[in-house]
Amino acid sequence: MLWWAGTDLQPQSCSLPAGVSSRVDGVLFFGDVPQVGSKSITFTVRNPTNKTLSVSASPRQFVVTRTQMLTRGLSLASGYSYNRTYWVFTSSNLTATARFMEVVATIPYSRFDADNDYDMDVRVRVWIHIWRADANGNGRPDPDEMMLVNYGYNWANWNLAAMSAPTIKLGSYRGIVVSVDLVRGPDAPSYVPPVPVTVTVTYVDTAGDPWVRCRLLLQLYRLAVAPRLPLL
Ligand SMILES: [Ca+2]
Ligand SMILES: [Ca+2]
Ligand SMILES: [Ca+2]
Repeated sequence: MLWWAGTDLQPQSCSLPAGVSSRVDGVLFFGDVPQVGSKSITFTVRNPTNKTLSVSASPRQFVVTRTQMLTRGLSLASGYSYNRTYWVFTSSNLTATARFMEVVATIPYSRFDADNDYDMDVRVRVWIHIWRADANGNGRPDPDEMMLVNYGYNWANWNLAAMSAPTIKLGSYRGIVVSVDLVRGPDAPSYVPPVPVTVTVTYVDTAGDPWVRCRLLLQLYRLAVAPRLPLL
């Protein structure tokens, strides 16, 4: 989860059972810190419990851990409005990433508008789903077995969809499904010969940033803490 500077950071759960780590992480986004320069922000941490809260901060940076290119050809049969292909990422082939994965699907512009008349021939669409389980046992992710995570909504020759915390969200579900559609536009011929579709999957994680030093100045607003409200 990414919060902007100035935000309130609230521990999500104050009633974790003993033995479970009670550490709650939040992320504040600074943008670029200029070389030899500094940036400072103000944010509020609220403690809804009657226990002491310790706060620490450390500099992190986003790091691309892997870029994966997938290609496939998609044609459109006469009378069909779109043609779909998909890739399944399971716990055994998904690159572990704590932060997010980004999926970009592209087709050549020369196929998006082949005759260059600004009237779209075909476009590309991308979806990310979680495949809960193969309920009907056919080895394929069927619509009623999936939950929508995100999709790209450009009417263009490329589209982007991102998914945060893919490893955690996959959990024990069957897979993460990236679906790509070749969609018929108003200027498409009745049969569209195979269009090369390129899908670039970028995995992004965070890592320590050795070039940035972080200093936290705490200002306590209230020493007396009100008793905790009963949980609803
Ligand atoms: Ca055209
Ligand atoms: Ca199925
Ligand atoms: Ca035309």
